[in-house]
Amino acid sequence: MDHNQMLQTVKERLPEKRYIHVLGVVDTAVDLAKKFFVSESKAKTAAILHDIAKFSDRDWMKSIIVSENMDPLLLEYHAELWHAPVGAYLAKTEFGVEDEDVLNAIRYHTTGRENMSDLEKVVYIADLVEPNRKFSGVEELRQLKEQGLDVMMEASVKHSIEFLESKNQPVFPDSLKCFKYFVQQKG
Ligand code: DGI
Ligand code: FE
Ligand code: FE
Ligand code: FE
Repeated sequence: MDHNQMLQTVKERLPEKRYIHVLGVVDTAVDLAKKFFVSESKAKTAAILHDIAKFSDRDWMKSIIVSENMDPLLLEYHAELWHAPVGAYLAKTEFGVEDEDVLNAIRYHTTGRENMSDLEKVVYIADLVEPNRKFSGVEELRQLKEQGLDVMMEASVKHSIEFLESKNQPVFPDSLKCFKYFVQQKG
């Protein structure tokens, strides 16, 4: 399936507001990909499909997590986390995406993880800072673009963790490991 066909399908499946978010993520991901020498085409594919499972039925997602042997810990955390790995599953089974890096970028777009690829970072960051995001601090995150992909990624996952902590929401271990990985990398 080519990018335009994927976009059309996503448009039909998601509410308008979510589709507008997807278009913002596509633009931002392609822009970051250019700047940081990541495949624009892969960034675009992952961005188009990243939230494809956002409105999938929870019981169905639960059954996929079990039957596809995804991380069982997901089921002990907020169901909001499930659309990312289930989205990767749909990208593969329904949209024919084979590229593991693209699938991982979708799979980890909500939590991040240790040792992310540059493509994974691009999609994670684009999801957070695309133009329709309005939270306080988003402009500062956007401006970190000039300081490099890792600086931007570390600040992004830090922001997400602090946001969840401020709301007393449990943070999924992958996000904490992701942040620690950047801190340790700097020594
Ligand atoms: O799907 P989006 O809204 O574009 O963004 P997302 O996939 O990055 O995040 C979806 C939601 O998941 C967001 O409201 C915050 C929440 N979330 C992300 N990480 C965690 C989390 N919720 C909990 N409880 N724990 C997490 O680690
Ligand atoms: Fe998402
Ligand atoms: Fe996100
Ligand atoms: Fe998103």
